[in-house]
Amino acid sequence: MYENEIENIASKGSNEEIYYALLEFTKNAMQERGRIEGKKKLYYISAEFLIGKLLSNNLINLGIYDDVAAALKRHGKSMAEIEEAEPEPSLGNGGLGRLAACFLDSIATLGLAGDGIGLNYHLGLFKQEFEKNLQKEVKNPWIKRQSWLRKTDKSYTVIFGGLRVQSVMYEIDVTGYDNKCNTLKLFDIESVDEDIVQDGSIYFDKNDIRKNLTLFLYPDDSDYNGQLLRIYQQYFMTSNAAQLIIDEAVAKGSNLYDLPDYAVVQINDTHPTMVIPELIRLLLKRGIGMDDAINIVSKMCAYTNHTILSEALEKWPIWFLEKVVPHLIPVIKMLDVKVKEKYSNPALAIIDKENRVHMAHIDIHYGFSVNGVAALHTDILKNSELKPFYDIYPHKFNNKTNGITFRRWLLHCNHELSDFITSKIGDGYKKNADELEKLMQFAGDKEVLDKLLDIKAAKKKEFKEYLLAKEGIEIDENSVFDVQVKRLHEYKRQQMNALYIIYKYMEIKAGKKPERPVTMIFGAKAAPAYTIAKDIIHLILCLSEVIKNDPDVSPYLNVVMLENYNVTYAEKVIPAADISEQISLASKEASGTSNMKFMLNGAVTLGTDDGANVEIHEFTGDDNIYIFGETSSQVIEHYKNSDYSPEKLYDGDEEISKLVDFIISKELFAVGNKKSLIRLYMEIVTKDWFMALLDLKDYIKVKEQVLADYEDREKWAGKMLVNIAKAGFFSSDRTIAQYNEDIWKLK
Ligand code: 26Q
Repeated sequence: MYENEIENIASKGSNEEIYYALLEFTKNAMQERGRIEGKKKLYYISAEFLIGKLLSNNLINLGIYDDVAAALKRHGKSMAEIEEAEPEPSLGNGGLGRLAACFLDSIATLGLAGDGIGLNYHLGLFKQEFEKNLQKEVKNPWIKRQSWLRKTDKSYTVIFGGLRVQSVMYEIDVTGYDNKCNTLKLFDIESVDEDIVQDGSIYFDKNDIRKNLTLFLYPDDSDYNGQLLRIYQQYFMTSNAAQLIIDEAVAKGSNLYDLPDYAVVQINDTHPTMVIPELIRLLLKRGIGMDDAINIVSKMCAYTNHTILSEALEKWPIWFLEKVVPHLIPVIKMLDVKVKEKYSNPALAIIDKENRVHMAHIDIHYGFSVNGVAALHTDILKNSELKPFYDIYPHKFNNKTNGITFRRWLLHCNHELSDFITSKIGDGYKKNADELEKLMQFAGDKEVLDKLLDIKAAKKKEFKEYLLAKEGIEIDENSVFDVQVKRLHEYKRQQMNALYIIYKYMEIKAGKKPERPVTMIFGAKAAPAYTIAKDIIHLILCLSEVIKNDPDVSPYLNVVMLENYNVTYAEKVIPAADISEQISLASKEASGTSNMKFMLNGAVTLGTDDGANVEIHEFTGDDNIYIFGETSSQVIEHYKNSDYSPEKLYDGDEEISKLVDFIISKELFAVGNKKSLIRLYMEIVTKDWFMALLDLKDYIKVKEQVLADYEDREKWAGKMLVNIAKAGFFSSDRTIAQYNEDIWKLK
């Protein structure tokens, strides 16, 4: 249909020129597709949308990827080269933001009317650089003159305490796979000034809201800087959302009393919670009474919880809100009074005794649905973290196990594998992921298993070359690729993986050389103010250096920390992975989603029974996954009884103390920062809040088993096949179908 145009574009000169021509062409093609319409519409409000590069995915969804790739090939170019010219928007921290992006893809693919609503952060999340084995944060401007953003003429006034701003709405089209479009709406203001941030840093004047409102995405929960600015951002996002929702519903004929027939709002974690009091406030302004307004809004809003870490649950001192949004305070106080009139349990209050506003409590009392993101997570919410709420609102609680879009995480990032799957079972699985199960018929088929090994080898080689070109780092494509890529957090226990590296290093030093070299690959950003997380990055980088410079060890062990790990990097490294590290302390990882991406690409999980690993384990069976460590109920007991002592383990077990002591060895001091290494050592020995020492020995034992099993290549390929075949459940198309069935009820 677009043959001539595509041919014309492919014949242009530079990669940049081709990229920008393809960008405009694709934007037009998506516009021509038209919008998904429906009386009722979903508004998925999220502070983060980690969308990644869009060109390939949009072409895949439009069904013209192959045509474009072929035309480029005729002109001696590849899609990969052209994509290099596309900047990656960094509008998210990690899992929660990437989930929102996968969801938008699936919502459009299922033909449901649903838009994303968020903020147009000019500099997104910081870009990570390594200097002297330390993380350095620098700004990361991603918006070029031409981009996927389309400026609209929609604009709202947003009032803060002592300040009013005028918004601008941008849109990015989201095309479904073989379907029409929805949009991602990103709000902004014109006066934001990127120049208030110095080059090479991320520091700026936090007071000048007009200039900084949408400048940055705030790094996650452990960074306590700029909290006030975060509230400005949250209210800006939710006030725009609320005004838009009312506008669109009224335009479609709503009399406001029937608003829930026109709009349903999914609140992605507590960050968009202010949409509830803001909608109520706007309805009051239009003459609707308080009880009616509360009633209407409560029928529209649904909340997703993504964490059980209490420090990550937002509780804002009320004076923060009084300063930023004084006009919401009467509504919030009223909501609190109504709760207190009904329930005397202080655990249920919105405003606690210390005058902090519990955002999640607003969502649970005044929304109609509360969901967790994996079966175990939802159980923990019901039975412990949110138990008092579950006791009074059992009907509101439901589970929606996360999923990932197979368009990006298989078709796009692993053509070799998806083409091979298609050659074996047809392409029905692209629309109905459960069909992957048909692969099980090849469980004993040597030819198929060999081909899976060949594809993995090819993706490893491709990644090796990418890494060499990008970072000048050399890895051995015949080594085992063991990969842990995710935000850095103590509960995810990258430090336990680092202790394994120390173990392996010592073994090799003692003459126990592995049959096959191992490449340990990490990718992780740490929140700038999260000191221990940065110390862990430092440890990994130092280990990498010590090992690289030790000729006894370097032929057998290589440690690589990818710089500025992001969606693009994920798309390269996940298809190349042999082992998927999912080693969080049981009960702490709400779901995890990289675990699903690895599985789909034929990596075998080494993990704890945590988050969605539990469900992966159920699907693969014991033989095709490696589970270690204490269970979530055991861990919850330790916390309850306060009976975990890292000191005891350290003092009582020489094998453990030997490994931990290496953190403060002369070898590491020679390449690292003494203060940082000592701080981390002390943290592990005296606190170890996420119990890395508890599971360490079991982890080492099981990982050694994984490496041994890897050598039976045929058997390993069998495990790969089962993982791929059983991944269908983890398609976000399934997740979204369930959200719609149980919560949104869109036609
Ligand atoms: C909160 C307050 C102030 C500033 C920042 C924040 C903040 C920002 C980001 C709190 C949390 C986040 C991000 C959370 C997140 O990514 N959670 C992950 O969500 C995934 C999708 O459901 C799950 O798979 C992961 O298990 C969960 O950790």
